[in-house]
Amino acid sequence: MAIHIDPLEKKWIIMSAAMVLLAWLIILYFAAVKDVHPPSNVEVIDSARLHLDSGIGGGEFAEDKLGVRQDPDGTIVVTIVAARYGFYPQHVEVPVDTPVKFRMASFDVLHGVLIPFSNMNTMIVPGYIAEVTSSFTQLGDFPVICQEYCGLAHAYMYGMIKIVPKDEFKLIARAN
Ligand SMILES: [Cu+2]
Repeated sequence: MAIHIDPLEKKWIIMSAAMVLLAWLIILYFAAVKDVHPPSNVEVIDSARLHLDSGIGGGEFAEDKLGVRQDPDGTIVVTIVAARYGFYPQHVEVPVDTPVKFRMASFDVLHGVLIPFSNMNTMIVPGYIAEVTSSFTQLGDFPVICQEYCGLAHAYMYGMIKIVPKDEFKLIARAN
């Protein structure tokens, strides 16, 4: 005895199953091809002491340490503080087709960061360091957007990232 399913009911069953499958395929595509993953770095920091040279983080987020640096192993690291209402430093410059490690911390409330055409899309939770490694394939200027509502001037919170050819990339000398 066959189970009777109304044709209209059947149509909706297929449509809802197709929507679930489509959403699943989109997630799989971005994870496998675009390298977009939920942030997994768990590292705590004292938001109230970001500006100081000591404490958890060892002054990594002190004002004079922010920006682009190169670690002894050659890794390019960008350190950014998100605070109402901006990213500090507001402009950074990194080379194209090179893995760049971003380390970000919030000074106050929950922020987010998104860079179009890249896998950069994460929350910056106060008390934690957000770490994402990105490699940019397109040259030019791209906005760094706060995608987590953080207050009245949230819409004005943005920075800029400039992707330059490898041979044009220069590190600004810094003492650290
Ligand atoms: Cu914000």
